Formats: sequence, structure tokens, C-alpha cells
Amino acid sequence: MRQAGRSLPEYRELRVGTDMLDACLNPELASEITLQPVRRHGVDAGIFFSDIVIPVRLSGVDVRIVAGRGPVLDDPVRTAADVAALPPLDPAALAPIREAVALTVAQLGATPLIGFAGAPYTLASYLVEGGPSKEQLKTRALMHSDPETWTALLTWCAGITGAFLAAQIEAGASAGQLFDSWAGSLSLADYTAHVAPFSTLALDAVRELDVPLIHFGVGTGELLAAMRDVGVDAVGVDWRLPLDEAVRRVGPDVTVQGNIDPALLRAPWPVLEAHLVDVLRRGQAARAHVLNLGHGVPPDTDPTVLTRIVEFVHAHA
Ligand code: 1CP
Repeated sequence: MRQAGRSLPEYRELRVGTDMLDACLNPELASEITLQPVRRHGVDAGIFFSDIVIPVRLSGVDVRIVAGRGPVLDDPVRTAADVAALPPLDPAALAPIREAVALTVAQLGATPLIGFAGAPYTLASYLVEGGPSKEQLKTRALMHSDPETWTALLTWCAGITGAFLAAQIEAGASAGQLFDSWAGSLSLADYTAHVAPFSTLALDAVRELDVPLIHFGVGTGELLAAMRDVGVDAVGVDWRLPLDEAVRRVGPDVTVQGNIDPALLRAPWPVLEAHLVDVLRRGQAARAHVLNLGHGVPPDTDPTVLTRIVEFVHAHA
């Protein structure tokens, strides 16, 4: 999950003087950052340290990550000509990603590594808006006003993000998670007609690699069944929807992932413990449950709380 464990002092220390995307493209550094929270917390899987905009950068688009804000582009992509000018991704550019994953998997031993990528809609929202945006108004306007440009843009995003995910799985990642973080802004009708087909297309790049696929978004309670239908083994659920209700919505043949409320990481332990018990109990409605947070770890989280959650779950689940 977003910035999972990257609240650690050892992470901050390693990152001093290195730009975020440069850190992602340095195989030794990316591997070491991936391993830090696994070592410290004893979690059952690692998530690869990278970012959803890495394949955009590797295609040659000028995107950077601004601290405290997120991905920013000085030249947003808004017209048919802008989309036509998007460069193809040279597969050779993914070499540092393959190398970082291979290094990491070698050190993780029996602990699996989760690879990930951004879904086409969420990626497109950064390209069109030029940065983080609450409701993606320009993006959703483009979807309806210029369907041809929309199709070209989302097809480009699906191609690069599918290649990014495939590179990680081919190099040894044991599962793939597609993050459509901002899909919760969409109506079910828009999601189904204008977004889901491109998420399916992105995942087509990895289907033959035969690893479990997870699909996550924020505020996507109304979209969960449609997100399942792009062809995944698990859906991620944010903290808004109880897991047993999520299971009711997606049916018995899907694993659920979630959904500790990140706000409760700062609550007194007995409050957090009661929440964990509730999340674990509701998760039993599913055929299988991957426990994690309902969204990212807030950067000011006390890391000892995360370790305590892992210990509690290992003792009680
Ligand atoms: O958790 C991890 O460290 C794993 C690696 C990871 C992942 C899975 C990072 C590193 N980013 C992501 C995915 C990601 N990136 C998503 C999807 C998941 C989610 O919803 O959180 C999104 C939307 C982004 C875009 C992004 N990158 C943001 C969000 C901005 C916004 O619009 O709200 C931010 C803040 C970044 C920067 C970033 N990416 C990752 C880290 C550790 C950071 C913080 C930068 C830093 O430490 O300097």
C-alpha cells in the first residue's frame, strides 16, 4: 500500500540526497528499501519499492515526484496532439526494474514479493491533471468530450503499465496488484464503459504469467464487482466498507484484501486492537483474506504500532 513502511527512519536516512524516482531506478537502493519493512515488521510479503509513474518516466515523459504532494508534470497531456506525441516504452528501459526485483527476490527467500502497477485511469489522471487531484474533473471531462483521444490515452497507459507489471513478475514477483486509486471518483456506468476495458487490457500483459492478481481502489464500494470482472483473484477494499459487506458484493470466488482504518494507527492500543479483531472476524466471510491497511500508512505513523499489529495478527489469525 502507498508508502507502506516508508515512514521508517531507516528509509528516510537512505533517501537523503536522492530524488524519489532516481531511488526507484537504482536497483540496489530500491531493493534495500523494499526489504526494510519486511525485516523490521516481519510481514508475510514485501511490496516492491517503486511508483506507478515509473513507466511514464521510462517512456521519456517529464514527470517528477514532489515531496509531500506526489507526481507532477509541467506539461499535462490534454489534446489529441499531446496524446499522439506520447513516446513508446522501450522494453530495455525496464532493465533497472528487472534487476531490482531479482535482487530483492534473492534476498527475501520464502517471503513473497508483491509487484504492482497503476491502472490506466489513475495514471491518465496524473497525465491530464498535471498532478494529484481530488475529483479529476479535467480527466473525466476528456473521457466524455473526446472519446477517440480518451481511447488513445488509456491504450497508451495500459501498454506501459502492463509492461511494467510484467517486468516485475518475470523477474520473480509472486503476485501483481493493480492500483486504480482514484477510480472511486467514477460512476459505475463510466467505470464500466470507459475505464474497466483498459484495466483488462493492462492485465492481459501478465495473465499468462499465472500469478495471483489483486485490484485496489479508494472509495470503490460501488465498483467492487466491476473491478472483480476485469479478471482478478482478489479485490482490495478501503476502510469505508466492512469486509463481510464487500464479500456480499463480490461473491464467494474472490479473495479480499484490507482494510484497517489508517486513522486508527494513532488510536490507543485497545481501540486499535478491537478494530483488528473486527476486521479479522469480517474477513472470515471470504474464501481468503489478506490483511492490510485500507489505504496507505500515514507518514507520521509510529513504526512500533505496525510491528505490534503484525505480532497480534500472527498470534490471533
Ligand atoms: O508502499 C510502498 O512504498 C510501495 C511502493 C509504492 C507504491 C505501491 C510507492 C512508493 N507508490 C506506490 C503506488 C502509488 N503511487 C499509488 C497507488 C497506491 C495508492 O493509492 O497509494 C499512487 C496513487 C501513487 C502516486 C503517488 N506517488 C503519490 C500519491 C499522490 C496523490 O495523488 O495523492 C505519492 C505521494 C507518491 C510518492 C511516493 N511513492 C512511493 C513513496 C514511498 C512515495 C513518497 C515519496 C517519498 O518517500 O519521497
